[in-house]
Amino acid sequence: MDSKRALSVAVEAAMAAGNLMYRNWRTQKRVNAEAMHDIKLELDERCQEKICKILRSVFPKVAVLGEEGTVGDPLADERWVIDPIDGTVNFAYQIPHACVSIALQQRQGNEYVNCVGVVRDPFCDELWTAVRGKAARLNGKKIRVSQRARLSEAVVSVGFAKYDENLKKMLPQLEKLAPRVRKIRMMGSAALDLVYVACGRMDAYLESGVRLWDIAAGAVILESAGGEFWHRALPGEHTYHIVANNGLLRPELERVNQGESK
Ligand code: LIP
Repeated sequence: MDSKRALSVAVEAAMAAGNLMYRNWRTQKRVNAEAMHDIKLELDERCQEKICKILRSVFPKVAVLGEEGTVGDPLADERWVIDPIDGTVNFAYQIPHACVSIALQQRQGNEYVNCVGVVRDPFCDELWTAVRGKAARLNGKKIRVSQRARLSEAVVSVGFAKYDENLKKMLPQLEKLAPRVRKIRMMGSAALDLVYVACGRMDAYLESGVRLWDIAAGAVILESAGGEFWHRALPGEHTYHIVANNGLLRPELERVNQGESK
């Protein structure tokens, strides 16, 4: 698939879904399902439908693997990976920190490579884009990760995914990390955490139990901005442990997590 065309249609789809989110920012949202640490909105589905319609109008045969369902063969050589609203709980509570995340993946052997990434935050009117091998951009301007090489200077985001076992896994890490960094942030959107590291607003982002559609677009944007997207698959479909950073901080993050004092 031509990356330039793929980027263009993904931007069109992200802008359209972002506009739908923004128009519904302060409305009462219809809840389809809720759990202790999660909410599913009717708008999640409507945004995904809007995105799929635009993507498949240009690439009718490319599969879509989305948080709200799959279209076509998700194991095909090429697939879109989409989170129509990343930060759904924020959005449900009218907290303006949520986004649309759209990635194009291409199969290489048994692995999938993130080739194109688009993240749209309609509340801040920000659009992050990247094509693998080219510069990452924010509203068209090139972006780079920070050069902060010490945790004591770093702003680090920690995500608590939807299930209690992830809380149990991440709380001890949070307790070790918090005294050693400038600030901890817990923002509620994996995709925005990744692109904030990509543009130097943050220096690292850690989460265990995050899903592929939350991170695929942000991953290629972060790597294209010079960052490191360290990740390990966990049991469970499309589930990962990630240590995303500016390319300088993972050794110290790992030492802290292993309890080694600096
Ligand atoms: C969210 C992620 C976030 C995670 C939440 C949730 P959603 O995705 O972006 O990092 O901590 O549990 O999974 O559900 O809002 O698309």
